[in-house]
Amino acid sequence: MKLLLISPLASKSFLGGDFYFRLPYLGLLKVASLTPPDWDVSIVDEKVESLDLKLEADLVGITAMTPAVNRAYEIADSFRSRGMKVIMGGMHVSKLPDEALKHCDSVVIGEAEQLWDTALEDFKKGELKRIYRHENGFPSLANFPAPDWRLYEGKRYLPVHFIETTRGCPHNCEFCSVTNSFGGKFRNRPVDEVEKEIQNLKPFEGMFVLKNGVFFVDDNIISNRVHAKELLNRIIPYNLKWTGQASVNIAKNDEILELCKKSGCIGLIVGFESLSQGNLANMGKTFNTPDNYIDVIKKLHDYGIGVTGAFVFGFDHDDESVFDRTIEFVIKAKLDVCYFSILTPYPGTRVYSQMLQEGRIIDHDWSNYNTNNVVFMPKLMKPEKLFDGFHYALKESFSYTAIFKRLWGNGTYKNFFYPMNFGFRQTVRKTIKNKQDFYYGQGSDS
Ligand code: B12
Repeated sequence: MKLLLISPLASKSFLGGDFYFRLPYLGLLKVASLTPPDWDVSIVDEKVESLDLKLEADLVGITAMTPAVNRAYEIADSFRSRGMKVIMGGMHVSKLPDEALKHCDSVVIGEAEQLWDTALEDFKKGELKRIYRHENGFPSLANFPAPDWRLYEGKRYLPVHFIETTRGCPHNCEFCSVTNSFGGKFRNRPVDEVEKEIQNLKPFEGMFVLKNGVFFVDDNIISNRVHAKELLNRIIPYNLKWTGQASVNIAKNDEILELCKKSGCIGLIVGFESLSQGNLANMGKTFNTPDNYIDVIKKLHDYGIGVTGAFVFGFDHDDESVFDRTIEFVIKAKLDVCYFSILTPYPGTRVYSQMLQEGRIIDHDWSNYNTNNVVFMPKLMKPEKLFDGFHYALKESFSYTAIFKRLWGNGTYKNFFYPMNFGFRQTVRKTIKNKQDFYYGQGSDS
């Protein structure tokens, strides 16, 4: 039996098919790893290769984040028109299964673990159900089969392995999809299993390439301090160069920072989100205090850890001054990379319910839900000001002068952060060049 798994391209996305974001998609590797061996599995990721809609398969599985879901539906319609069964999964369709079922035969809601084998058995019996969901809470993360990275050989992704050690998050920030998708508790994978997965990774080849590059996809690598310490201690011998995500709270824990350094951490993405305490209070992220941000960044830099600071524009306390303040901040703080998004109300999030209730959604075209478009009516500025301000902030923060000011003398791993900034700069310039005049109210419902 032949299973074709597809990751569609979100063509309008800032982080779409651009070279610098040719990152492997872990979700489909996990689905592939849960597939019994009598299936012949292949994966097509439109980010790095084109999809032949005439391919033959017994079953097609499609994933999609919100900005890629229209394309996912197009693909699903096409395969179904040739009589093939299509199952969809992933964050977006898990929130809106009825929308997805207009385009596919079946939806797996939430995590594939403990559902996928049943769906495949039902398919073989010709008894595919419309919906598969977890009836008894979230699945345990123990005894996962390891992803088989050979499925991605030859796809010319950037050289980095993605590894997951936890799922879930208790913070439930208003704009984030993680709590409503993976639950409000951190679930940790057994450290033995993560270590084994790392042991079995094949180093990347080639000149100027990090051989042992790993990105931990966890939303917060230090979510459970005991688990984090055990994990970091265990991975020290593997000479990784790893990056991951953490909350500002990591700066309070020197022991963990020391372990991060020893285990090869070169950078962390930190969600600062906003410089406004009012915004942070609204979103429920009160452990972030803008007055301490510079100290947090300095502390990480002292351990040689680069900081990618993530900021979101368009919250209810943001007026047009937010852009200059943020540009000034990222330069002063010597952030290694800054990552800006326009607030985007993803289905399932608190901000989505709020915007719907307040009648503030102005664009219903999912392909614009990519964090570089304005799909809602901001409170303190016109949507076009938010749109232009976002592009202005990107342009100013990735000028050559700003890059050098940010990176000069901050103590982090330059062989990684200079190329990353120059790459990001190219993507930014391309995004700005291709940006259309802002329009709104023209998006259609899917
Ligand atoms: C790594 C990552 C990225 C990377 C790599 C993306 C990639 N190619 O993998 C980069 C940086 C490129 C990226 C980009 C973006 N990302 Co991102 N990303 C993540 C992150 C941190 C981890 C993803 C991951 O590997 N998860 C672990 C895997 C195992 O989970 P999974 O993919 O959900 O898969 C499981 C299930 O969903 C299900 N499943 C998934 N697909 C399918 C398909 C089938 C057939 C079946 C049966 C089951 C199934 O089974 C899997 C195993 O249980 C998540 C947060 C998170 N915790 O998930 C955000 C997240 C997925 N990203 C998000 C967003 C918004 C984006 C962007 C749109 C915007 C942005 N500014 O970041 C862009 C868009 C990219 C694009 N394609 O256009 C949102 C998605 C919200 C939504 N409604 O779609 C998330 C949840 C972040 C958040 N905090 O809200 N991202």
